[in-house]
Amino acid sequence: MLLIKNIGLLQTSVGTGCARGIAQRENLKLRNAAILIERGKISEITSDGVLPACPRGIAELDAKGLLVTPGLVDSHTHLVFGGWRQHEVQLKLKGASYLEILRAGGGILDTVRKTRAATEEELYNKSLRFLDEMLALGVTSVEAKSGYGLDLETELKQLRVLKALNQDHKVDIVSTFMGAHAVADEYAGNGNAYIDFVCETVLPAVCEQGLASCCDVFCEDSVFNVEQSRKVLNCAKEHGLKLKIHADEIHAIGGAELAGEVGAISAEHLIATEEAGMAALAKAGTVAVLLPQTSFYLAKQYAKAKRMIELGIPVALASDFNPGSCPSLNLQFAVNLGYLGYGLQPEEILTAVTRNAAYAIGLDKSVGTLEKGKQADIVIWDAPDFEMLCYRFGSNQVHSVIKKGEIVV
Ligand code: IZC
Ligand code: ZN
Repeated sequence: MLLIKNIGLLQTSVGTGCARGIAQRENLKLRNAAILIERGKISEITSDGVLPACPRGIAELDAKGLLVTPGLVDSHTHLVFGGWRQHEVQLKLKGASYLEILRAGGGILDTVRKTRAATEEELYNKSLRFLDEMLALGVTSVEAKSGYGLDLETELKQLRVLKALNQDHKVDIVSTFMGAHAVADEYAGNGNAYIDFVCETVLPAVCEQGLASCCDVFCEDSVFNVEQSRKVLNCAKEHGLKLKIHADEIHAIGGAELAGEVGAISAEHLIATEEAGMAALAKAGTVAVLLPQTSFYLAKQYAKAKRMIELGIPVALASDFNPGSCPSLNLQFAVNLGYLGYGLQPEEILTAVTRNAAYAIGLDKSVGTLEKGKQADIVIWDAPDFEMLCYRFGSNQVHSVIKKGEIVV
């Protein structure tokens, strides 16, 4: 048992499932609150200086009058990869675009070569340190994608690393199979044959071994077209996976519409999405997982987050941590950009990095809000309110982190 007392402000979205429209900015705000935790779950929340009834002598944590929120959920990362791509920045500064670098055999394909060359142990150790860093930054659950193998062996290797990390590390990990991240070198110029290989060989093996609960595809100009992406997603649906799609990151080629058509749980990026794509997402109830750090790092425009909320699309914000377009795993910076780049309200942003993010990765029944019965994943912030988190940037504003009722930071 643990009693967290002297919480200056407890702020959380309330409910399971996602919040959309004006509900995205409805946050419960309790002053002078306390949380009682039993067996890793929240058993009671009180406010106005009232303390929960609990046995004397149980462990207590003094929140010192600070802000308390649910642990953050990072719903889009490419956590496991070999090497880095620091040399690409010079290319970009000289004018090369993300897709030009990829078409020249660099970008994702560069990381694929390095990930194939890395041992399982090297990938495990590297990713373990990332998870430590994330936890210290207030992130208690993470989604992570494969997609740097593009062959059977390495896709499985990445996913096995994620499975081991999920068992060994405090942070909970949801694994996504993303074999359709780029066309493997072996299939250069023959995207359709590569998609057949993904559908007929890799995806069935991943599912047989129970290594992923979601499937994602990079639907983008000169990567996979709508037809190829549809094929992968329909195949994944038959295998019972939740569907995700990298849509409209650079060009709006119909990825958002496809997300609606196949009933994807989330569509991610959506930087270039226009009204028709947004209408499809709103109709299907697909979560828009927006990645503002990528807009920042690619020096692109910001997704139309306010318009999406206005249309009733549930919005989540995630880091997109990867070695190319976003070499940062700091979800706190996504919060800053959600405020300044998207112009969202602090309450909308909190929902976006907790409840809606949890829903986008299928964890909403257990995490993403502070409520009786939910897992005790909690952050105490070195801040009086969430507006402060949106406003200050560059420093880690975490005071402490509680994961499944245990003080871990
Ligand atoms: O490694 O470039 N957009 N995939 C799609 C990425 C970015 C990750 C990468
Ligand atoms: Zn991504």
